[in-house]
Amino acid sequence: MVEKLILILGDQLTEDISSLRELDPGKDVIIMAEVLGEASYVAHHPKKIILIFSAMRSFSDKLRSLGYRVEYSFFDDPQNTQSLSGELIRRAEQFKCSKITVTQPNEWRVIEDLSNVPLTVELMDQPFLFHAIISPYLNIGLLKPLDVCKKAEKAFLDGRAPLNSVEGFIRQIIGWREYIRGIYFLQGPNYTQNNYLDHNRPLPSLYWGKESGLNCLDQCVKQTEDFSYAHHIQRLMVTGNFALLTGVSPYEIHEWYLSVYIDAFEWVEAPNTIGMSQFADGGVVASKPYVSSGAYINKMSNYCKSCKFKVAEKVGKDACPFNALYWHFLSRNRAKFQGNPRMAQMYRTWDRMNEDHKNNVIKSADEFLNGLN
Ligand code: DLZ
Repeated sequence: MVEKLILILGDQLTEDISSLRELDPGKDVIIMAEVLGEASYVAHHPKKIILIFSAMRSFSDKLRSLGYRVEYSFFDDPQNTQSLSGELIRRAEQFKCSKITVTQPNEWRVIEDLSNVPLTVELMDQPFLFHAIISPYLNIGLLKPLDVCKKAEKAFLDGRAPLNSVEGFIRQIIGWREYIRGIYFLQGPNYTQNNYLDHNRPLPSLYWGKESGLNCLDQCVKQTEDFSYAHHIQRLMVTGNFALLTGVSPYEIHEWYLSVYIDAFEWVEAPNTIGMSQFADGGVVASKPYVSSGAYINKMSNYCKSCKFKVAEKVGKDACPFNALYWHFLSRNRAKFQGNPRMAQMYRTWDRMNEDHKNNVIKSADEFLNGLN
């Protein structure tokens, strides 16, 4: 007789997850499932799927070695129903057991799916301190945030890492990451629909690899395609900045980030994209839009040196498009931002430019935008 089924999801691969605390090895069965539904709700990068499936398989082996009974649905099993709810129902029938325990999923979509299953699904608490940005391993549960913070602290105490690095690292994990996680659950399932700036441009094809001629964008996209990874500046100041300046639909750029990055799970990706990067939530996450001209990209990278566009030029065909786009963005959104004290300096700079130059800037940006899609 099986008493209950314990579902472990692909981003819950931690032995001290709350659902396992309730487990009775003699009576309960752990279920895990590789399903098309989860592998295809966005076009995940293949590396992300490989990471999750191989980590799930290793974790199931580990649980078995600890003496637990695990029923694992492989992706190519003909009996696999290819959805989490389908697998719950199938396993419930197989074991004649309608009691399911699962630690609350990290995504509204999955929470909703599971609560619609005609079984008794109990959702247990999530851990208090959640995963961090720095690694996909943290985001699927293979590393624990408190452990890595303690290791970093120890490295400082042993004299192996400087205080400023360790402080930044720990703040990233227990500060920013927890804040982002709180935003996701506080804002609710419709957060990704926000569009404060009314941006509706379809995602330009350069995001899927069509060459744009802008060296920073082309290199960031190529690296993303090759490795499913990009660092903070590449995500925020190159691809995110460009989407915001050119008025790309926040939902479309959100789906892109969610699919291409190996560490992207909606709880962490959506507040970073919709809020931090695209200001689509109107300032819930960020206090000002994260926009910059070419100068900042030049300061933070070496992309501009070998770009065919000239970062020092402001207008015209050879000028770095980020320059005119930056002022175009500020000018077209003036009503929404001019009262923001963090933006006042920018508007004063714009207002001091002579009319001819301003007209040329807007014309340059308009020409670029018209040729974009
Ligand atoms: C992202 C992902 C993928 C690609 N595949 C699976 C899967 O086959 N089985 C599974 O249990 N979870 C998978 N995940 C993670 C889920 O989509 C989802 O992000 C989390 O379960 C939400 O907490």
